[in-house]
Amino acid sequence: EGEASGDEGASEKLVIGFSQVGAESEWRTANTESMKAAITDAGHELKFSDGQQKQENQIKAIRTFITQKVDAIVFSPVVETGFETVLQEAKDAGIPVFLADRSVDIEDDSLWATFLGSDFVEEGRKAGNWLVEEMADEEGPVNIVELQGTVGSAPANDRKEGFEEIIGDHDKFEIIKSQTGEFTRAKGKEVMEAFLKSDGENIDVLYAHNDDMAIGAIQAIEEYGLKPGEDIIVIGVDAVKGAFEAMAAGKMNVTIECNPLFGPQMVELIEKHVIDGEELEKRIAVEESMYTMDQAEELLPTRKY
Ligand code: GYE
Repeated sequence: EGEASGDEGASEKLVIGFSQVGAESEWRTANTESMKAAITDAGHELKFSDGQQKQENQIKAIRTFITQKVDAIVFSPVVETGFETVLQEAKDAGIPVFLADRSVDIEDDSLWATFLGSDFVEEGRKAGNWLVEEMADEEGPVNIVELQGTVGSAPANDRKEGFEEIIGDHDKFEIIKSQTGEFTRAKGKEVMEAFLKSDGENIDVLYAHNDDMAIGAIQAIEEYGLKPGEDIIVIGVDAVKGAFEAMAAGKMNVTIECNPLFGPQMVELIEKHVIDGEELEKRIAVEESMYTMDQAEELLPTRKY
């Protein structure tokens, strides 16, 4: 009996393949670290693949994981469409897929065991509601420029949708420019420079789909000779440390939290499903909040990502 339970212990070591989006932002780095630590701390083996924000890299990685007969695949899809075939291949091979952070736009939800991630539409609504309140006494027009995330990604699509849903109820708001900054600082800066060149003093608000793009844009605003946080209201998403630093310096106004530290929660779900054979809910949400400039200095030392 003692031996049998020893065997049981040994069989609980899983091989887990993780197809990550890339390394485009502070959020992503924190998420990768959280997942890697949680998997290896639990005694499982990790096979990691960085997709470099390219769909074809991710499809290749998943096919490799299938060939290697891993016990589970964790998958953060860079875009929402085009993964149906490869997910079907994983299902046919009997390997459960755990969608992490981003979901897919596929009808057949038997292609994944669960999706653990944030509600990006709700994050967009929070950004919109904050702005409506902040501008309550303004007559308008309020001119907004938008830095979108990676084209076709769930957080770009959903953060746009949620924000537009809220500001759409008020005539004074207008999105005068909207373009992708690919969720990176460098691209966020570059696109903001172009916005400033064409619309300069007319821009009242920047809504960036993540903090990294907002931080890049803040640099562009300063170089243009305007004060970010004052002349142009700056809204970001993620609540990474860099955003708290920018807020503490008075250069950024608000960030909507998107928590990347769900590694331990994900490992628990994988073990429940793969080892204990439990069915999981198809959608599990990560809890999050929102933080403003006046809270930044106090909260900065407590931030874990
Ligand atoms: O907001 C952004 C990252 O999918 C929630 O991807 C994630 C987003 C995050 O590049 O910074």
